[in-house]
Amino acid sequence: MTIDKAEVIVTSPNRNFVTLKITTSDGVTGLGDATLNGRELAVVSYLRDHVVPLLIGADENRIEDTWQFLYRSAYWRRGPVTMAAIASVDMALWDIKAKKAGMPLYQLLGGASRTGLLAYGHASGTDLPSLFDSVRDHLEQGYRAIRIQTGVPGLNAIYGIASQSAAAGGGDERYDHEPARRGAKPVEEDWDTRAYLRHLPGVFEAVRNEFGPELPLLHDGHHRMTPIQAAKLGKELEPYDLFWLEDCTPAENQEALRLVRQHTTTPLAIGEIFNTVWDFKDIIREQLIDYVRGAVTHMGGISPLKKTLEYAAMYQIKSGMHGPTDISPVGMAAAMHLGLSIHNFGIQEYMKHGERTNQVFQQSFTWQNGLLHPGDAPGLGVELDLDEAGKYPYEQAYLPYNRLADGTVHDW
Ligand code: EZ4
Ligand code: CO
Repeated sequence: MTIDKAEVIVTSPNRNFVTLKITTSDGVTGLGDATLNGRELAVVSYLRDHVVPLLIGADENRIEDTWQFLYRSAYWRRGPVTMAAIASVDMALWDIKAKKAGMPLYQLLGGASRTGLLAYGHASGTDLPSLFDSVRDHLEQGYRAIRIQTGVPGLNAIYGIASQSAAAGGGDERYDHEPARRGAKPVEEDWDTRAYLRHLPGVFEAVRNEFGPELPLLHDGHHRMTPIQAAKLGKELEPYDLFWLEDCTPAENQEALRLVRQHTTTPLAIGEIFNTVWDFKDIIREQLIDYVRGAVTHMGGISPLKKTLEYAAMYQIKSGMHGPTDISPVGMAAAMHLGLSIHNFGIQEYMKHGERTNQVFQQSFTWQNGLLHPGDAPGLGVELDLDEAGKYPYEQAYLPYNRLADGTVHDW
């Protein structure tokens, strides 16, 4: 059989998503997530103009060969746009193969290595009482691990959290738990790393005192520190036993992690903006990280992320796949099948999609007792309702960015 049709679907139920839908000559369909937050239409063009024409008539069974062909024949390798596009093809072909086998994808990937996936949610607050409320709310929702983000005295914004009400997209309507906001220009936020560093250890002390020693706590530094600042923070957070400190320094300079590592035993996670195994090669081999944050959607698909995680397993480094709401339900399903099957699963980020998103994407996953499971429907277990998707046209949206008090643009 061959690939008959490949359609790129853009929809914005609670936020923008780009989905590739492949149909084979015997009528089987597969879905892939190609969503690149804030740069969605670049991937749409890459797929429509340069990938779809190459897929028509190809053998849908040849997943690895198709991946290698798309990666190598372009000459221009890597990069977020290219790799999100290739990822969607890889996911859709795995979806088709598993549907044809009549199995949930995790069975084809080796079967379940555990009963479910420990997932963490995002608690945040401008001050301690509101942060505690947010933690309690997440515990009530069943989360057994929680990321802690906090306001900093003197700063207006809390970075990297659910968009703040009206700025999110108008009125009370949910624009998903996500820092990106609808509008023609990115929102500007303020930042002061020294104020943040003074404030954060006390927040973790308070959270530990309130919620006890057992609850796994995580924190995302969102690339905002210099290496020496990150080393200092990691050291100061040691008494509060973090599950991980994420993106403590900007992702481009991987050697920075060597310096951080020399000073602290706080576990480190990085890689949500990485796109290939090459981005992880040295920091895995040198054991500079503890968790691989790569997402199926941004690492070029299930095939390359599985290889990266198998390499990481040699060093007892585990998965911590990126799972914000800008990973679509298709990308989340791919992450769950992969996470369930590999041995070195660590934790899965899980932010929950909005109601309209869940109507557009019909999903088979379950969330019980703090654990995710992809379900047992054949394939990825996600179907796209085209009529529902058609109700929500693309709306321009950008991640916010930040400036220091003197007007300098800082790392986001
Ligand atoms: O800001 O996914 O750990 N999670 C994160 C995310 C990112 C967004 C960027 O698209 O850092 O919330
Ligand atoms: Co992050």
